[in-house]
Amino acid sequence: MGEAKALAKAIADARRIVALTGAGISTSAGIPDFRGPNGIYRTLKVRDPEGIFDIRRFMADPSEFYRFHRGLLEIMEKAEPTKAHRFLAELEKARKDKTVTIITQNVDGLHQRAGSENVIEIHGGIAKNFCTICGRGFSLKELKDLMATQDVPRCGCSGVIKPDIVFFGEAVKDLDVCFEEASRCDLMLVIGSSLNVTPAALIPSYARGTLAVVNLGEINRVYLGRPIDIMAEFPIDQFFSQVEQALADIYVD
Ligand code: CNA
Repeated sequence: MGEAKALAKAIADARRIVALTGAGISTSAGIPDFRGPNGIYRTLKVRDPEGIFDIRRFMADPSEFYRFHRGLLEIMEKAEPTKAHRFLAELEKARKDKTVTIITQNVDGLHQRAGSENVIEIHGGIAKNFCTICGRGFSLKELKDLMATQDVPRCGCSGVIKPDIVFFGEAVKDLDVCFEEASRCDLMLVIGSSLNVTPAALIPSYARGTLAVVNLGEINRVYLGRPIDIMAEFPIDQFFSQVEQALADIYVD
């Protein structure tokens, strides 16, 4: 794979690396994407799936969301980090001459479980939860304990608890930091994202250095506004095994 060698060289040459990851990096861990043929919306048989993550609907009646969230948590908690998650974590640890920043659109927490520390969850994550009235925080375990006895988990103050996931109608997190990181990096790596969801899909357009995209399936180039330097249309884990090998060859030399 020429692309694996090209990416390994770009990684070796880079000082600041930013990886923008999406649902595709977690599919081999058993977490389906949302809208694909085996997507969560279909397998969990939800009616009007788009509305599940609508903030106004959640605030009006959170019971439908929580029926969905039970299934989602079960799937996400069983999942283990993939080869690609581990590759990025290793890169951050082993290469002290570089900074590796992960901007993830995923809410599954697999980057952190793989050992990555420098992670921005632009769409939030399942690990943290908070009361929509008093703001008290709840861990995932505390939320699950409440879900065991309540259809809709509530805080002691009676407020509904909401996972710290960005819903449609809410602002994404740390967008200014993401744009800043992208504009300062010399390698931007997009992994497993169709680049359809804005504003996350705009982040690579800020990258001035090398842009590499690792994704099987169509991507939306409309928001990129610049050419892709390395396009790797391969299964993600298989591709990163090749990149790892190519990097090992570079560092041996
Ligand atoms: P997306 O639009 O579903 O794009 C995923 C892309 O990855 C698609 O082009 C797939 O073809 C591709 N892909 C899937 N598996 C592989 C693989 N093994 N190898 C190579 N390519 C693959 O997802 P995005 O992340 O771009 O954006 C959509 C939403 C869905 C984001 O906000 C995510 O937060 C959200 N989401 C998150 C999770 C999660 O946390 N794991 C799961 C499902 C959806």
